[in-house]
Amino acid sequence: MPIYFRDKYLPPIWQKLQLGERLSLEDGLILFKTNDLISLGKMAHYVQQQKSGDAVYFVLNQKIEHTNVCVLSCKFCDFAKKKGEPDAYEMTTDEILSKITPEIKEVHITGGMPHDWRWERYIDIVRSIHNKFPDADVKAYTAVEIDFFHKKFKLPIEEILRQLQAAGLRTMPGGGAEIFTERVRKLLFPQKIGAKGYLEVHKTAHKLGIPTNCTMLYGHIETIEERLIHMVKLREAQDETGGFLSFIPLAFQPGDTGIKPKNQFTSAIDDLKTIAVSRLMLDNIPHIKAYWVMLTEEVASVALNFGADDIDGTVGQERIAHDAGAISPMKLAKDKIIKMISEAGKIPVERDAFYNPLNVYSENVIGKIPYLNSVPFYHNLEKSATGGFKILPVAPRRMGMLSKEGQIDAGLFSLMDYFDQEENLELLDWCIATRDQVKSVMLFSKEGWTGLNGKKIGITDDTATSVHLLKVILEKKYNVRTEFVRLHPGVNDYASFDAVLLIGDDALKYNKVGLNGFELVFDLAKEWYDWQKLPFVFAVWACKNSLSDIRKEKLKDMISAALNKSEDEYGEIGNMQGRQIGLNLSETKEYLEGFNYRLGERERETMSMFRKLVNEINIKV
Ligand code: V47
Repeated sequence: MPIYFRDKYLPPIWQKLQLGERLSLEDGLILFKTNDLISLGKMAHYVQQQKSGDAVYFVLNQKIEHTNVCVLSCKFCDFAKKKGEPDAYEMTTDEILSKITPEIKEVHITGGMPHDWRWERYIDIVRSIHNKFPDADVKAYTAVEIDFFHKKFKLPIEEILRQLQAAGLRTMPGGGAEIFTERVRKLLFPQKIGAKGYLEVHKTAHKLGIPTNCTMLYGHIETIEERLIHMVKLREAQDETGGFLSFIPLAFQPGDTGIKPKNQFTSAIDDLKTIAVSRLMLDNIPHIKAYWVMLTEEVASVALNFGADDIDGTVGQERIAHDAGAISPMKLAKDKIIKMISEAGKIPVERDAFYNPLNVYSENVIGKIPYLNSVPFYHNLEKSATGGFKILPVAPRRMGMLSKEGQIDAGLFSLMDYFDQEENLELLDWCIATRDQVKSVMLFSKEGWTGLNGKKIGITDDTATSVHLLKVILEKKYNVRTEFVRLHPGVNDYASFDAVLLIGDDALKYNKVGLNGFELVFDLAKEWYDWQKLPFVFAVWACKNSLSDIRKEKLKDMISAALNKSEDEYGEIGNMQGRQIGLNLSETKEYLEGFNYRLGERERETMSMFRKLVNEINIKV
């Protein structure tokens, strides 16, 4: 969709965004100050589409606020009570368990900080939920609560987190960040940790493989510049660890806090601007959440075209915002969320806490492998109106799972998933094949091939085909037997493995800068080529057999036209994603030129050879 700028200061920023350049704090100020709200929204929407296509995520979640008794007295909080006050409450573990139902996929726990709870009580909450509802991911305790435990129970932050992780904690919520400047902290929440403490807790969690969210409380006494300083600090932390899953701007609810008149909520314009600017500034955080509880459903649904790609979830009972006067309902039913997302023109995707898609509620969905090497297909598919098809970026292995349940109509399938589901799929004429090397399916190793015998290899959670290719190479080419361990989604501690298999943009990034502790780097496509003298086929285009002939023809025309158009502009189209991995324009171009995107004779030969070899090995991961 073209952008007709009415603010002359925006086009240079648009230029930067299209080149994949990072925005500065000064750019952020221009964006906040602009009256050209529609152009701002379109820019944010463009960037969001590169990251998550037409997907909008939600989770069937239950919020648990185990107590409102709190030793702190933050000025902006109407939720906290002192022990003994009439509205003060403390829930037992059984009361907490009674709030959770079996369909819930994420339990979000955060509450006040009473002075007399024992450490075991917090652990017990997590453990009991995890044991009774193993399918629900526990997202528990904000950085402020973790810091409180650390001081009260005199345990290091890392130890606190390890114990919670062992009890079943999977991710952490982003609450408690408020605004990172000392000026605001001193005025509104002087007893609470500031930026340093908040970021230390989150970075420690990331190091332990616990991904987290991050937030910003806006619309009280902070300045626009302070909002941007906050975002830049989060962006820098994310550069270091990569452990933030989503950013949630929390619109201040004035209630009886006295900070603002009771009914003076943030304006819809401010909310939409804040969502859009967050998407544009936080180029390294995958998701921006429009938290409907604080924004209202109406603003949240518009925000889905202003850069947000997540709407949180059903939530259940919520008190922090409602005690401060929020006017949204306490709970949204799943059907209502699906309707809200569909009406915004998007694909409602039910997710788990790690953003793995569990269910897709839309017809005509094209799955997109979200790696740089698939950009030549999707860039121009995304730009053209896609004939009623919508695009869902999803890691190869997850796409196979969704397709197996009939939830994907077409897409670039990992080769193993195509083999697996061949009878339901029609093979199309395109693929992702290498010429000799690939640069993005890499084994980072502490040992040479034969030295890996009997060793433990960490395998990225995303792969379906590369893991088989690795096994074939190890067993058939080198006669080496190893143990494969699936890495979990999100951040991982690679150091505990003898070798690690990474694919896609992560592999490409570490191939360039190296992966600490792993001296040797093997390109699996090169290993295959040197051995078989054949290219390797990582993925093939296919569609459901059951798709109507008209839809199939439309799809083929679209793919063919998109690829033809992309071929003249490899550097330009890959630039935005390439930059984020640390590649310059010519490196991106060279990388993309290394692929063959058409399924020819030699590619088909490789497919048969690989199928034969895979059938001869026994693989379990
Ligand atoms: O930490 C407190 C904020 C947060 C008010 O991680 C207020 O997925 C507005 O962090 N007006 C808790 N906000 C909520 C939170 C959250 C919500 C949804 C999803 C996630 C996630 C996290 O609410 C607190 C504080 O920053 N808060 N009082 C108020 N009057």
